Amino acid sequence: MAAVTADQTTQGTLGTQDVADADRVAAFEAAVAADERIEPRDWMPDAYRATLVRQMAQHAHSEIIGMQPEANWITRAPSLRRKAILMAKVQDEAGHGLYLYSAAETLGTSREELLDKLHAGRQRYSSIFNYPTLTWADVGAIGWLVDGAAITNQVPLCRCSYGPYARAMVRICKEESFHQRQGYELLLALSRGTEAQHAMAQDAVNRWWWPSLMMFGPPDEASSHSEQSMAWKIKRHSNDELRRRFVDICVPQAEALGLELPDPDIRWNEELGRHEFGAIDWDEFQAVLKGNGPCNEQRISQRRRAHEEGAWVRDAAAAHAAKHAPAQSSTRTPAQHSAPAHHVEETA
Ligand code: BYC
Repeated sequence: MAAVTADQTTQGTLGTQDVADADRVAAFEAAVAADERIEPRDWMPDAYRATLVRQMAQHAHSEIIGMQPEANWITRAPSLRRKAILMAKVQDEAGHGLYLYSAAETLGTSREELLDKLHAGRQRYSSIFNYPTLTWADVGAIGWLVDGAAITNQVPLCRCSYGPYARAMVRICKEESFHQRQGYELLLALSRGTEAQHAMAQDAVNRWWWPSLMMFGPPDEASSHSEQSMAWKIKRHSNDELRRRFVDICVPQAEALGLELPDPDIRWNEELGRHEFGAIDWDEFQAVLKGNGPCNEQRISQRRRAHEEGAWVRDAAAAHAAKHAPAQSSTRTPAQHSAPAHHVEETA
């Protein structure tokens, strides 16, 4: 952000509007420095707003696209108990999408606009969801590793400087903890089961480990947004810092599971007080981001289809809301005006 200096204001080189802007910038920066929350009606720099919309939209899209790989196994869950757990989890992901789209609406973007951008390939969703779920053990590996990585990344977001995002993350993180535990428990059952079940669990971990590490984003030196996002306290830690934290958490858990992490270079470094690990294939990450992962096309075409097939539900909900809406007062925000039309989200 281009700061307006005190010198400029005292030397009279700025007009009244510029002085008002300088005051607003100063108030914003002071609030961020004091760890106060920025709320929707507060003034904020355009770039701060744009960064939040970008990250929150990407996050929301990841939640609803993330329903697809796991929903793939609902009909084939091996027991009623496993099916009930998986259905609840997939439904939770839809709910997370709703919290996040609603939080993004407080920044002046509608859910339709964000979904249109997703469907047109103009906004991203997490790289992780472009990998296939080949066996039942993948449901366990996603819970343990993907939700585990998500928690590691998202707990610090509960302290994000933007109030609505931070508050949405509190509830999401509670639900993600349940997701992570069900995945761990599922993998433990397989690992302690027959030889074939153990092998299936190991194979799933082998396939999901490296993509899970990529979820944290590019290495710090290649992360274009981290420095500014950390200065604004949207992000509290760098991508590499969180990735290292995740590896430290997973190593003893893998041991307890009786499964191996597919990285011969993992070792404890006494001096650094953390684990070292092998090189990540960043070419693969870039290929997935460019749309060339194993499932990119399938994921986005399924999402577009679900959106089209859900049009009648949105229309019906909007008609119902209009019929029962009280006379609208002029003090409501544009986001509140459009809210009833979006209360129903289609499935993935
Ligand atoms: N995948 O400057 P950087 C879940 C992009 S859902 C795709 O480091 P930033 C779950 C990045 O957007 C989990 N793209 O970016 C759901 C940027 O591109 P643009 C989702 C990625 O934003 C269902 C460029 O690379 N979690 O848990 O500072 C079932 C440079 O990156 C990825 C969130 O969204 C990636 N992995 O940091 C189960 C958490 N990484 O926009 C589980 C919120 C980076 O310049 N988001 N890119 O074209 C964040 O914390 C941050 O956005 C990130 C990236 C750490 C992901």
